[in-house]
Amino acid sequence: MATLAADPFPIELDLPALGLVVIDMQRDFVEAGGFGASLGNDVGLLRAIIPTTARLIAGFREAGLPVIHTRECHRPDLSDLPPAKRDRGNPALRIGDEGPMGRILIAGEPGADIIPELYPIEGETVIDKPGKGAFYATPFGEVLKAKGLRQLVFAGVTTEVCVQTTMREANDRGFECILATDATESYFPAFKQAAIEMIRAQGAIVGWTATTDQIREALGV
Ligand code: C5J
Repeated sequence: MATLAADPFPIELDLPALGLVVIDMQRDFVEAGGFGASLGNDVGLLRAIIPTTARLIAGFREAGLPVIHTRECHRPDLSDLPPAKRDRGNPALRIGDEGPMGRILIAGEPGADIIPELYPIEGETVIDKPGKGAFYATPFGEVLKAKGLRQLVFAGVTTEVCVQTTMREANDRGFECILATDATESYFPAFKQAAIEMIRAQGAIVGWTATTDQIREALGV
């Protein structure tokens, strides 16, 4: 056991049951010419967390604890993309359309892949998910069970969309969840701050928050 100096209060970490989930650090969200940029967002905000997220991932690897990556993407035939999702955003560049990095958010296309700076290493699980949450229509829940995980640290983008959705889903399924506040980002700083506050409010109603340094210290790295 190790104590993590988290907010709103410290949490005891059961290290053999702890894993890191890195949500959607994909070129389509973080690089110019991708889906996020096509919606008018400033990807520079998201790029700023790359070094911190890399330190967090390195800490888990060094501690010998699992790192799981997710990618929001769809099948090339779009059979897992409901109109309710496709018909949003920028009508000139929808999910599945051809963009500068291949078809937007389509599995196997360059834009849907994880950015090189945070690329998974051999043995790390990558979950492709058609929804905002990582449990919907994926083997994510079975993977966590098979790895014996009970506590999850979350990083990635965007804080209030796919990160928060997956945290809430995990919390409902009995996992203790910790958000790494400096390894997650939103295109909207106010949304990130609001998500952090709503997650840890009311006695950690969804989970805890901590910085990468605090997490690395608890890992002993
Ligand atoms: C969004 C995500 N924001 N990964 N996806 O559409 O948060």
